Amino acid sequence: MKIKEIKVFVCCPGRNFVTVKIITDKGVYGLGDATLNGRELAVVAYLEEHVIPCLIGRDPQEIEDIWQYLYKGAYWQNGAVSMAAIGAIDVALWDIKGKIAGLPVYQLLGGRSRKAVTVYAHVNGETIKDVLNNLEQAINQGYKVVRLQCTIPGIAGTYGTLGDKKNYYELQGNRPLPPEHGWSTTKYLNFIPELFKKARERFGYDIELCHDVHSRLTPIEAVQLGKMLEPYRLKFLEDAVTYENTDGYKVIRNQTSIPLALGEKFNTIWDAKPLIENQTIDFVRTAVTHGGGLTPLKKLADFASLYHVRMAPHGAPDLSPICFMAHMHLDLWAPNFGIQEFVGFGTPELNEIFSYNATLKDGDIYIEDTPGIGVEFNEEAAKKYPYKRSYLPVTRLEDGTLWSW
Ligand code: CS2
Ligand code: MG
Repeated sequence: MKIKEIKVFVCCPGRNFVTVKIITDKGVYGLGDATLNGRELAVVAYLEEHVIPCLIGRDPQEIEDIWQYLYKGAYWQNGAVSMAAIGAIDVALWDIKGKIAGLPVYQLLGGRSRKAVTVYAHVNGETIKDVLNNLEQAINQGYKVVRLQCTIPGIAGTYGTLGDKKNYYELQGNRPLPPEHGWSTTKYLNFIPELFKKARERFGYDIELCHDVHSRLTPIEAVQLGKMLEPYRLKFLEDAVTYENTDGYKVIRNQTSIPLALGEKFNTIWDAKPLIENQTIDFVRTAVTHGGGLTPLKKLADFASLYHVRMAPHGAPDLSPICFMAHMHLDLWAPNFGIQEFVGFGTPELNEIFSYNATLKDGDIYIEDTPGIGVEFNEEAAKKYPYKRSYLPVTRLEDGTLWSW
């Protein structure tokens, strides 16, 4: 069997998605997600100009060699753009191998380690009262783990909140230039502990809670936050400081017992290695799309398991259903699976383009034993939603200092 053609699709059903389709000379095809929010077309160019010409005519079953060839062979290893491209190719090849074998990909990874994938839901709001009412709904829907984010009084566009938008697609889909959001660490540290105090007072400790700092703090500020949140026993505190500052996580670890999650911006196992070896990470948040595919994520999971570090793959709305389903297979297999981020099954427009079988029950997701990854892509429907340039926001302190990490 040979790779005959590789197509790249960009569509924008509310927000942009980049999809790779590898077609073999036997008609078997595989799908991969190459979406890199705000830099989508750079990945398309990397694929079309540099990766695809190297793969036509190759045996799609040589997944490991093709991964090594694209990663090491590029000479310029790593980087968000190249790893999103390689990630999509890799997942599409696992999709093909599963279809050839007539097996769902988790069987190829080593089989099930659990019957379903436990997910954490997003709950946010403009006030603590809002958030707690939304949390009640999530608990009634059966979620066992929930991420809480709330608009900080005086900080417009606080990360993780919707403001006046009805959903993430409306929020993220229409940003012709990067919106500029404000930030005040003082206002944030004065407010967030109160949110979790109120949540525990009203709902107790059976519901597991987590929070995403989105890399907005310095190490000592993260220590202050961690100490104030310790009584509320979070499942994890995410991206307390930027992932690049691995020593910063030692500062947090040495002074607080709060579990730490990070890694959505990791591109390779090398980004995770020092944090795992230093035991300064408890949950690895890397997604197959941004981490280079299932091939490296499997290695990362195996390495992390030596240190009792668990996997908690990124599942934000800017990762396509192909990435979501690839995670279902990784999560069903990984002996050190922790929790999967889940933001819902998307909009009617999204589901017109991407179709897959997954059901949510009591905070767990079940998938069917479809050969491969288990996603179909409707090329005709995708044509109805052309690409629209859109950016992630940048953050500035009140004195104008650029503060995004
Ligand atoms: C976030 C993401 O879900 C998360 O944990 O950090 O929403 C992140 O902001 C986006 O994926 C960035 O594109
Ligand atoms: Mg995050």
